[in-house]
Amino acid sequence: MQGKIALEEHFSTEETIGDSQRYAPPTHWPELRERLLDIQNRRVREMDENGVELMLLSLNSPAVQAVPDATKAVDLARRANDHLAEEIVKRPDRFKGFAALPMQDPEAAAAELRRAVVDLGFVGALVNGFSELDADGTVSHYDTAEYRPFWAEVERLDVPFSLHPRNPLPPDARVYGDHEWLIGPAWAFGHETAVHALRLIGSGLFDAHPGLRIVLGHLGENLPYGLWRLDNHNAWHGQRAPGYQARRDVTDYFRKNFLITTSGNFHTETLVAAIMAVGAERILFSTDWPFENVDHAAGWFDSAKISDEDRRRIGRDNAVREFRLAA
Ligand code: GRE
Ligand code: ZN
Repeated sequence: MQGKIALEEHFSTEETIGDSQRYAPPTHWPELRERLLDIQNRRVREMDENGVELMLLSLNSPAVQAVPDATKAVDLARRANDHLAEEIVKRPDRFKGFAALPMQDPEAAAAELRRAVVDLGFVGALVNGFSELDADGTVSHYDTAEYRPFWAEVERLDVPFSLHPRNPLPPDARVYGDHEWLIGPAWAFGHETAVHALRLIGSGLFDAHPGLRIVLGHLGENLPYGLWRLDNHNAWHGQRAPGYQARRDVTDYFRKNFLITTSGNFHTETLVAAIMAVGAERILFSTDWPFENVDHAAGWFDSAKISDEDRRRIGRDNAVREFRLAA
């Protein structure tokens, strides 16, 4: 399919490149490093060769979220967003931007999002999970009361907010024991992100701000497969489980306030399950370049056994609608 739009597509600056080194063996790090730092060369060739017209770019992980000093986080986000804006103006027909945000300071995060959308023309935000607040391991998740004004601003600006994975901090990774292979994209990324998304839902955030749209990658971080069980147990004994503060079922919010992408999960049976769970109009094509290959994503998607109507929606039309792109 030509004209695909992809929206979990990462780049790095020299300042944040080190955060991705652990995800490649030394033999492959030079390649991953070059892929992340490049925007105008190989990336565009990969897009041309695989029918990707537009990439919505975002900073690597965890980057800003791993900077405990809020002032430094604010500065880093601004520099990264300015760098991205300068790259986008070179090829506005091929790239758009997601803002990196200093969520350590909710007010500053709202201001940076406003700047990114209004002044830089970005089309959304991408945040890498929880934010570190202190070198002692204090972190913040965005379901708590101090983030409500931030979410009000996201709703006002009417742009999607992508909740992207990061790894748990060491105290929270003890559950993995010696099984380091589970830390990272194989499992821990999805677990972290799914729990955070459920916290947003359970907090009642989407009752207060029904216009919010949260993007999850990797075909929904396993959540489409778990919706029935979540709601079944949340209605056990005829009552909501303790701590659930939202008015409606998890499934209702997941279908209305969430969008999911195909990033890094190129498997047709899983895609079909996701279509059954949330509908093809809530699913968007993405690759997860440069951690995945564009040709793997596109080769799979272009020939996946789904209808051509759904391919068109997932490959392009849903992104045009949700990000208000010129068709
Ligand atoms: C990502 O950000 O999507 C990512 C990483 C590291 C490894 C795999 C991956 O940051 O998908
Ligand atoms: Zn990613």
